[in-house]
Amino acid sequence: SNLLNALHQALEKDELEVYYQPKVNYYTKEITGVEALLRWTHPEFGKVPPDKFIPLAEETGLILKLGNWVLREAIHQLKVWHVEGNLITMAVNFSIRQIQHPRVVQTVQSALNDAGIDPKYLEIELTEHTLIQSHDAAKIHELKDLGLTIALDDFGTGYSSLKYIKDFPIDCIKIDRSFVDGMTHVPHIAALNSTIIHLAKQLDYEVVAEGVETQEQIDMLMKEGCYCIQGYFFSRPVPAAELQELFDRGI
Ligand code: G
Ligand code: G
Ligand code: MN
Ligand code: NA
Repeated sequence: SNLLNALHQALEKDELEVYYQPKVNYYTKEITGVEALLRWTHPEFGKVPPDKFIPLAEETGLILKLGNWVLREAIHQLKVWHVEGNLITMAVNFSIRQIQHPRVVQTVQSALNDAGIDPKYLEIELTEHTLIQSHDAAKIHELKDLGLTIALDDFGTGYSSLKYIKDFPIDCIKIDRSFVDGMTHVPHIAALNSTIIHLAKQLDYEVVAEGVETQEQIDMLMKEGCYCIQGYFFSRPVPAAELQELFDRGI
């Protein structure tokens, strides 16, 4: 397709950019980390949503090249922020193709080494769907053994099977924004949300609420003991330079 041809050239043509969305600890009011999110602006098609081109990149295997570029770009930016004194974490989304690649562990290790970043500042985000396709947990354990952390992304939208929580070395659960969205007006969603938070706490996992847009949502999450907040309420995903202002000003 036209879109696929264009995507093949996007990297060379400098059309890709990594945006960053802050993750805030609302208890301490600090930005504790950011999530790297890939953006593509094509000269003709304009901004192509990731929901459109990421699946295309996954189907064709192009995600290996793009994912590696995002990883290196994000870790490089992280180094810049660390040197400036912002000791934040960097979360990067990995798709199943990347996890299944025989050299994924070396790829991540060398990206960290080249930038001189302590692995504990890197978080790999995997969806439940990715874990289901991972078959065995060995690869995820190897990655985790590098010293990085693993987040279970979009939690609640897949099978939410306790089997994955049992078998995979998870450090953090990211509550999908559909729960955050419904929590303040749909009682049974509020109950599910509360259950996810308590599950995470019982397991001693970090828990992050995604897609937070209102103070009312924050208040409810805080009451449940979920202090880590990500969403438009603080910032949309933005270019690195725009985050500097938020770092300086605080939240
Ligand atoms: O940024 P936005 O919320 O529009 O992203 C839409 C989807 O694209 C999300 O599911 C997000 O995880 C995915 N996505 C964004 N950037 C990357 C990336 O670098 N790698 C992978 N695998 N997925 C990404
Ligand atoms: O699937 P994943 O969680 O990796 O992707 C995050 C997606 O959620 C990105 O596309 C990002 O732009 C989007 N996002 C982040 N915060 C908000 C929010 O507060 N509201 C909405 N509607 N989307 C958000
Ligand atoms: Mn994510
Ligand atoms: Na998510």
